[in-house]
Amino acid sequence: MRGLAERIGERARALGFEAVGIADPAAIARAGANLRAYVAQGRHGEMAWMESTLERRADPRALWPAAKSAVVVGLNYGPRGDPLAALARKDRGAISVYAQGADYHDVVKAKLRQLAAWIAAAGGCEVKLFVDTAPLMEKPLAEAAGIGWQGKHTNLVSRDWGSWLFLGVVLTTLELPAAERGQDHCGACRACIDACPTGAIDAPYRLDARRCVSYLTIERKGPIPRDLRPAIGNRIYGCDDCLAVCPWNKFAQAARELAFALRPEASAPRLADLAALDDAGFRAVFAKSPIKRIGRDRLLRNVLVAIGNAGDEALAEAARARLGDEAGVVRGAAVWALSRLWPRARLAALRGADSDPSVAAEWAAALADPAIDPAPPALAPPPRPRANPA
Ligand code: B12
Ligand code: SF4
Ligand code: SF4
Repeated sequence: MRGLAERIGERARALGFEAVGIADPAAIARAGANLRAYVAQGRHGEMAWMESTLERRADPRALWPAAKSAVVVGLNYGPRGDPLAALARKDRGAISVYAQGADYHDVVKAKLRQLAAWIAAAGGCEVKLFVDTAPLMEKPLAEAAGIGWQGKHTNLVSRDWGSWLFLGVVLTTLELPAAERGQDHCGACRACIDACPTGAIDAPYRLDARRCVSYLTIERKGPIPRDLRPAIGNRIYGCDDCLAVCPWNKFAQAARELAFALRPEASAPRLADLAALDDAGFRAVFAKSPIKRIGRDRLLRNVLVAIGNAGDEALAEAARARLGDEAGVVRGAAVWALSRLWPRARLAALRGADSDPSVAAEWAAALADPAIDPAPPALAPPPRPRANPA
């Protein structure tokens, strides 16, 4: 079968995948145990699917007992410029590199379908394909397939492509020779851990998704926890900080795939323009972007958090205009944004009754209602009268 494994590699590269490797589906037992610990500790937050698919995800053979090999591919989406440049432009929204082009699910899946069909025909076997949406553990499989290693930020790092590979997997009933597992080259480095704005990487190789800006801005549906909002800065969709600082990016190259070219709507858009979007406007602007997945209300929530963090009173009007928004999650974020830009008395003058308890709580906290946001501890006691210096 060695000949066929090599031809699969050639075929994958011809389809545009920069990295390809083969793993034994039985090779990720430790990852399964880790996944159980991660879910048991509630680190997945509101991603309930991680609980319901736990046993199927823990071992690819539970998902498909006939699977004998996993063909794992990586597609480079390396950025052209500095991926963190937009963080300094406070009146703009920073969108993570993975969402700056076309939706990678569509791009990877289209290529993977062709690869899977080719393998099925060439090997006379059955195949199933997976890109993110289906419940395989893609990073541990990519490590087992020799594509790279899971770095301390938990993502797969490649010596050839750095941090910027999307992953996809084809399971097959063919028995193919597995590659050598990728070796860990993190060494003493901890740049990603130190760069994380919210402390989500709470130990090397451990992530608490509930603190990760990517989770908070994309997956979380309700209000973002108040204590994490300031650290989010102007990141309005995902986060690249831990990926961008990795020293292995010195080998990274800009994406070849044309579909990943920077789209105008994802190029540091103005926060004030985004805050004014209604539903139809949102759908028109983000029709071809992965951002459409979170919907208008969640994006505006993120935009208003960024406005609150901008420290620029010129943006306050954009937030004020959203105080009467139809979506509670947007009204609540608007209250928070204004509480950061205006003096309390000015905001208090706009307070109205809100039947949504989460918005009422935002008002109370913003105006420091002691029932919601306990007053800061009393001032330090007055200094004791000094003993007579004489
Ligand atoms: C859920 C998910 C998320 C969640 C949780 C991420 C996470 N690290 O768990 C959130 C929304 C936060 C997220 C964010 C991002 N994601 Co994501 N995500 C996924 C998804 C769907 C499943 C990942 C998963 O199973 N996590 C569960 C944990 C337990 O597994 P793990 O991450 O492999 O962690 C291993 C170890 O580090 C260790 N471990 C980690 N934490 C803990 C905690 C404890 C207590 C223990 C014991 C062990 C342990 O155990 C695991 C197995 O050995 C995959 C696609 C897929 N189907 O695999 C994409 C995927 C991982 N995401 C991807 C991307 C690009 C991102 C972002 C960069 C997007 C962005 N720019 O905003 C960020 C990166 C954040 C980060 N540092 O991880 C790519 C990564 C590509 C690559 N080169 O690695 C994937 C593979 C999608 C794809 N098809 O390309 N993602
Ligand atoms: S994506 Fe951002 S918030 Fe999440 S772990 Fe990486 S640096 Fe931290
Ligand atoms: S930044 Fe350093 S510790 Fe983090 S993944 Fe890269 S090499 Fe490993």
